[in-house]
Amino acid sequence: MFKLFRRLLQSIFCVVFLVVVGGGQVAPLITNISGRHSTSLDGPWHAIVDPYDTGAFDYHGRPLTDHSAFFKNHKPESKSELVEYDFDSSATLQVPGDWNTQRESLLFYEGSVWYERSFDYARPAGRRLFLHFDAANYLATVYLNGEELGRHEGGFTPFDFEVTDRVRPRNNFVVVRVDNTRRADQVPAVLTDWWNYGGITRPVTLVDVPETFVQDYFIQLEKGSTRRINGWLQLNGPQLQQKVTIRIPEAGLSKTFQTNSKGRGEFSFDADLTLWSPENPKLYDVAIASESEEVADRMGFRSIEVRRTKILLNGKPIFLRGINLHEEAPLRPGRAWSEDDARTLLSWAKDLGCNFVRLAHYPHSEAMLRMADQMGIMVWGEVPVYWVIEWENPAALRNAETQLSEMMTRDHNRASLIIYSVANETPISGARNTFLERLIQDAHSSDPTRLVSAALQAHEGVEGNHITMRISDPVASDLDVVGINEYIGWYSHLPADADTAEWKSDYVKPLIMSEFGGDALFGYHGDALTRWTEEYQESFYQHQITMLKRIPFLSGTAPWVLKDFRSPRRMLPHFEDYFNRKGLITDHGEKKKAFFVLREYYREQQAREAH
Ligand code: GCB
Repeated sequence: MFKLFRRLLQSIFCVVFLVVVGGGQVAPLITNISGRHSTSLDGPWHAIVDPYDTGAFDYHGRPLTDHSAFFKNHKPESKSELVEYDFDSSATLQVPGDWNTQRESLLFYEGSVWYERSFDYARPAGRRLFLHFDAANYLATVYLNGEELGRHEGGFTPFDFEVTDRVRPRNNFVVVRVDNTRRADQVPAVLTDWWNYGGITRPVTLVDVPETFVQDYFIQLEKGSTRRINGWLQLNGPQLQQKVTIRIPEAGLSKTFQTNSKGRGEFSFDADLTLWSPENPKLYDVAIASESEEVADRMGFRSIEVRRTKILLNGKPIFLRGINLHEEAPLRPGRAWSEDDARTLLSWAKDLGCNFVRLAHYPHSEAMLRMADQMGIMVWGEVPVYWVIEWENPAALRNAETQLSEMMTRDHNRASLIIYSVANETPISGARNTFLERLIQDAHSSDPTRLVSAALQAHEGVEGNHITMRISDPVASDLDVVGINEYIGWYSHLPADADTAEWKSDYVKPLIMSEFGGDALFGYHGDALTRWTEEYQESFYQHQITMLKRIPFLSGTAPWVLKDFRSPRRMLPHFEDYFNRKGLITDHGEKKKAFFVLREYYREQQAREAH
């Protein structure tokens, strides 16, 4: 009896706690925001930098719920009332944008910043409204008109909240607390070799949809086919059983089907399409029309498969001439996010001779994927399961799975995206293997049309007078393509030692050398054995290429990295100054000598493929 009473009290406490503290949920993710009716909330937002989380907790660490909580955006009601914060007179930060490069004092800042902006919105009757964030790094807690909508964890994927019944015609205010504190139980955890840019780093929009709307859809060529489309669609709202039509006017296609009582419809039909490829990145206008809504998209169609050690695009073997990219703006400091940023970065990759980019080490913006679609560049998309994660923590696994699913939901109609990567350089252990296997399984089951990979490491040894590299990571047995990062000649040995390195794999699978590289300070010259010179980096690439040409199961390369990028781990004065200098191009756009070595190799590869 007493036990029962205690349990009852506990449940009451839980409910009260949830009501008081909030704990709202993000809504199911809406795909293709640019194809909807939407209003941008980008621009200057008021911002309060709050290193001690004063806006969230009182002096004894208890969550604030009264007027002193910053999300209340409270104004003193009398001349005597004490209110120790004020958004209106606080300086602004641009959204989208990281805070680190908007104010000198915030360059190294890690902690909370409160953002606020107001807006008016006349919602037409019968429409639903969602507040959509393309990304905020890392933990975002979102409030509207003084009430919590919910929170989202993960710095690089989109999320939204339904605000239909909460928005009023005038004087709404959104408050977002963004906290980029690094913590061991997060994904990524505490160690990364990139800048922890904080803030609302990508666009924010109000998305206006009908009561029943097309939440998501997946329209792809069936695995192994270049002539048959397969897919599904998901409605959200009260009228789940509807007639839905997929139209591709240029190809003379119009297919109608019915959704079931859960709002899901599946379809499959023949389609005679010009296939998407780097040589001809053909995109079609696709209309997805339910009885209540029409969503417009631009999509390419291609197949991607693996046969033994080869990667096949549209049924033909292809070598991935790639480069790694961080999401840093090309010619100004800070995070990249815009279409122009994407165009410049991908043009540099094209200039290098690439047909492929590895978007390291987290999902880049949707603008990047759409630009890759347009420019004909294949993409490796990755989740930030980087170095060390709490492998045994179920919450960390759930977090990684959610980030993977959010990336896939956003990008699963992009032709350019051919590979999902679930991890980078993670140390082998039973718990880590189980964690990664789960992610690999998730990726395969929710999208059987794409390839799944991970950037692993080979076992390095020495036999006689040469280096041996053996690919034996047990996780590779579940992957379609094996990615290997190696730094022979930079972190171990000297560049020339790569010439005779012997590669062996325990798996009959394609290999992508997903990283190799060395640092060079642009304009610093010397002989090829002097660290930090352009000549060292140039010679490093020459020897790597000698080695790569001898690996029979190699199907692609993505050296590290296109552009010098900021990293707090790189402190050496003069040469690094908080930059990783493995770029082939500087942060100002200058090309280093090694750029031309790689370009030559890629030109040869391309010529070989053309014959
Ligand atoms: C790696 C990591 C990458 C680093 C790079 C380096 O293996 O995957 O994130 O930035 O090496 O420069 O050491």
